[in-house]
Amino acid sequence: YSDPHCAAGRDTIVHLFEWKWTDIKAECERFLGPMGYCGVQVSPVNENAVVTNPSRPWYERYQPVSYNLNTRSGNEQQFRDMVSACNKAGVRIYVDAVINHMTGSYSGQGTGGSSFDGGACRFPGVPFGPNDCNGGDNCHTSDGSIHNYGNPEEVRNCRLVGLADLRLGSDYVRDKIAGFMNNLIDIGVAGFRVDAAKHMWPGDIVGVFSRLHNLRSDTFGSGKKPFIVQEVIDMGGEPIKMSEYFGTGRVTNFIFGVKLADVFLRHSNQAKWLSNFGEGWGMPSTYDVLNFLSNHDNQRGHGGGGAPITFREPKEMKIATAFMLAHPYGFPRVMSSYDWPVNYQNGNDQNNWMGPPHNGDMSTKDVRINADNTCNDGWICEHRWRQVYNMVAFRNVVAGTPLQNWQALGDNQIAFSRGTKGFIAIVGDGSHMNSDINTGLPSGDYCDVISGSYENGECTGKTVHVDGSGHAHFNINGQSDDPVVAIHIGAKK
Ligand code: LM2
Ligand code: CA
Repeated sequence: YSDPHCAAGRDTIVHLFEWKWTDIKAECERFLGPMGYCGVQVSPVNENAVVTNPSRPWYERYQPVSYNLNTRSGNEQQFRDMVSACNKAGVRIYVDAVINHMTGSYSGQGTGGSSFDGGACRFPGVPFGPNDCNGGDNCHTSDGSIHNYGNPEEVRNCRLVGLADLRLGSDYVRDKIAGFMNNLIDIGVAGFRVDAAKHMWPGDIVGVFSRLHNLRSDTFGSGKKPFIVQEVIDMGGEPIKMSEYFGTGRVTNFIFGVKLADVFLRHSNQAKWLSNFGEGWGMPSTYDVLNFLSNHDNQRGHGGGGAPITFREPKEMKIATAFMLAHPYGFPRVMSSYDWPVNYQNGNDQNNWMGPPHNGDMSTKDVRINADNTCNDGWICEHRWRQVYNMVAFRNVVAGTPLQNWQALGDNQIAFSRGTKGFIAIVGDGSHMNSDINTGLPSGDYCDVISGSYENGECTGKTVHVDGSGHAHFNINGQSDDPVVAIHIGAKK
């Protein structure tokens, strides 16, 4: 389950949070395919509760009503078109699968017109009924919800923020969930992000996955299992551990982004200590993790996954992204966000519920692309920032090479190579790097892919000359917007 099934030479995925299927299809063809992205994590695809108070929050998509493919991102036909177009462009689709629970404890209508009563566990669109949710027999809290994360039984059998908790021990429930996932597999997705995995027993996840089909052999070859990333927020302080889930795929490594925020944002740690980042910092093995700087929850203070670096700190976000993508540890995901008007009161953002850019009828807005490659209408499109997509290409070029030539020139001045194929130098504080450094690369003139790109045999940004001994001079002002230089053999004059 840990192989993302990227097309050859690709190694980074992007979360196009709340994008519509028609826009993702276009993005695969016009940008993600050509720029070398491996795939897209898409927002939940199945029918969810229409939440009107507050008005159409992003989080309504984490309240399933049925397994019909009908959401604000689009309908089933649009989803199918997107999957086949993206696969054709060499870009994989991974679905955010919400299978631990259904809606909150109220009744209403879903985005596909199905009715529901979450309090009574009635979801006729599936159908699920009262026997299909956990209850008094195995959840023992007074109100049926989770309060104590120190008690694994409670975390897995009770209601997460009041959401109707599916009885995953039951064959009927497992069949329904597997049927939903198999429909997506047969359409051509490459895998899943499994929402709220911490709230499901590892044995129940095995029970569901044992029912899954192999991926489509016409796209992926025969005998391939879906890629799985299980969302387990494990910052170290709770009895439920990431390691319980390694048997059924990768886990979300929240520690990764929070530790890099300590270094590059809060400066409570120093970049020189990153020399053994990854397993050396007590994180799981490189094959067990999905790494990211922020996700849709912790970028807005939801989910308890720590305080990360986001697009609101663009300089630090570009530095940390360059480090993540240059570093060999794990499998990386880039976040692609939309803006909303933050409004902090007593340290809490009153607007952290706000959904994606929308039209007057609350339908999600199209993503329109400007001439300079950026996006309109509040779509941030971090994955389209040059410093980000050029490092996606860097990672593809250096794939398979080890981290070598680690050098710390100061507490927060670091540099390393990836074998003899790529090299990066980073100033993580306000200091000034002015040094000759061994890059480990063959001699020649390389384009810095942070300040510019390699286009028609020329560098649009800085050129770095590597001499016969592999050394080059680096003059990087930590106070500048982009205090990083990155070069690789795919962008050599
Ligand atoms: C996740 N991972 O485990 C998602 O990444 C996260 O975004 C989801 O929570 C969560 N699990 C459940 O799928 C979000 C959001 C919550 C929101 C839920 C359900 O962070 O705030 O809860 O989705 O939409 C909301 C209200 C909450 C209410 C609940 C049920 O904020 O106050 O609880 O709906 O009505 C009474
Ligand atoms: Ca559960």
